[in-house]
This record gives sequence, C-alpha cells and structure tokens, in this order.
Amino acid sequence: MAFLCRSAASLLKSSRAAPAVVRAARGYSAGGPYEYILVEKRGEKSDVGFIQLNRPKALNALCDGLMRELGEALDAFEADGEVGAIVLTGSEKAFAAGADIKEMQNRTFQECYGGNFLAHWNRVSTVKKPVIAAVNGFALGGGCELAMMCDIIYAGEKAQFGQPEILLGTIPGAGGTQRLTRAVGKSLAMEMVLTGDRINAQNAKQSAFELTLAEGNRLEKRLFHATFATDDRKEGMTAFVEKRKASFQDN
Ligand code: CO8
Repeated sequence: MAFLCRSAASLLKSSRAAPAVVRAARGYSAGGPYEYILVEKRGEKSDVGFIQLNRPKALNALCDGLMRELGEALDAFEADGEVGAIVLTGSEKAFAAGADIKEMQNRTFQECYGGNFLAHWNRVSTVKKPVIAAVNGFALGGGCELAMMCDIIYAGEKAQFGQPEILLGTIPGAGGTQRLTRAVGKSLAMEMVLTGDRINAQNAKQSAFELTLAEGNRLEKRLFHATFATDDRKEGMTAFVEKRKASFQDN
C-alpha cells in the first residue's frame, strides 16, 4: 500500500464526461442491487470497476450490510475478465468514518470472539486485481484500515486519516496497528493510535515507507475482540451514541 497525495478528483470524475460509459454502467449489476454502495464500470473500455460507499447520513460508517455488499461487488469485479483495476471511494466529506459504532455498541466479548467478528471484512486485501482507494474527508478507524487494505491510496486535500478507537475504549481491529506502522512508521503510528489524532494527506505522504508485513494482524484482531470484555469499551461507544464525553473507569 502506498500513499499518494494528489487530487482524487481524476479518479472520481463524474460519468457525465463519458456518456457511452454511463450506458455501459447502467446495464451492469456487479451482483447488485445494493443498499449501501454504488457500483459501475467506468473508463473508455469499461475496464475500471468503480465502487462508491453510499451511507451519507452515517458518513459511510461500515455496517455489516455495507461490508457484505462490498465483498459481493469485489467478487463480481474479480470474476469479470473485462475489469483490470478497481477504484474504491466515498464522498467529499467521508471516505468512511469507521466501523458502525451503533452496531457494535451492545456486542459482548463472547459474540465477538465466538462469532469471529470482522473475519470477512478484509476482502479488499485479498483481491488479486489492483485496488485503488480514492480518499477525501474522514478515513477514520475501520475507514482508515479499509483504505490501507487497498494497493494504492490517492488522497485528496480534505482527506483526514486517523485511528480514533482509543477514544471509544477499544483498539483498531482490521490492521490499523499493523498496516499503519508500515505506512507511516512506528513513531507516528503509535502517536495516532495512542492519541486518536488525525493526519492529513500531506503528513501521510511525508511519513510513508514500507516494512515487511508480519503476523500481527491476527493478534490485533484478538486484542480488538478482548476490548469488548471491558466496561470502558461499552462506555466509549455508548457515550458516542448518546453524544456525550466518555467517562472511562479503567476497567
Ligand atoms: N458509526 C456510526 N455512526 C457514525 C459513525 C460511526 N463510526 N461516525 C459518524 N456517525 C454518524 C453520527 O452518529 C451521526 O449520525 P446522527 O446524525 O444520526 O447522530 C452522523 O454520522 C454524522 O456524524 P456527526 O454528527 O458526528 O458529524 P461531525 O461532522 O460532527 O463529526 C466525525 C464527524 C468526526 C467523523 C464524528 O462523526 C466521529 O468522531 N465519528 C466516529 C469516528 C470513529 O470513532 N471511528 C472509529 C470507529 S471504531 C472502528 O472503526 C473499529 C474498527 C474495527 C475494524 C473495521 C474493519 C473495517
């Protein structure tokens, strides 16, 4: 994965620029119909699979239904011989503001661990075709992790990357502690994960470098599940939903 700080606009060009492609796109289902994403094929040869996260009221929060649909669309593009690369994007305001906190709020440790919560959420990282994230606005928590699962990130001027899980009493659960370290270096990654502070596209590009990927993702997932055994994780998510400051008790 590499951060490229340049306008995501070229990847987000509206289909108005290519009416012929629009016609091709309208006839394309890619496994749809979908509730949470928009899917079409773009490009002069209809060889770009285009997926736009589309939950504007929730800032594209990654609910289970959205992630299931995303997996289906990726499967369809992977199987489509015409498609050479895939672009994944959100809106001007949000690529994705994280996993859906309202969906996670009342989950228990037993449900997370026993049900292997999030096990299917890494489909993007297993797609064989190149996947490009076109990011603007918030790419937070699972949204940042989703972008980092892609092969290349094109970040717009309004892009903000962050792992704010600590403010909810939990930790990143889909590669944040592992891929972020490799993307921006250990020091900045530690700072982001321990403070919840965000960085913009320019900071991300300046800090970018690659290390070898290790086994850490599995360990991270288990530790993420373990935060669901704490009262503070419940309090952090409940406080967000109730629009108040969290009162953590260190247990
Ligand atoms: N989940 C659910 N709903 C959300 C989320 C979210 N992550 N983010 C925003 N929303 C909702 C808000 O609740 C609000 O809905 P409503 O109007 O019904 O109250 C709506 O989106 C708009 O949000 P705000 O009013 O808060 O908009 P602001 O512009 O004031 O603030 C922020 C935007 C800063 C992005 C703010 O919404 C925020 O802090 N959101 C939470 C960010 C966050 O903590 N993300 C991490 C979530 S935990 C996580 O991602 C764990 C990852 C696990 C692995 C995932 C694998 C892919």
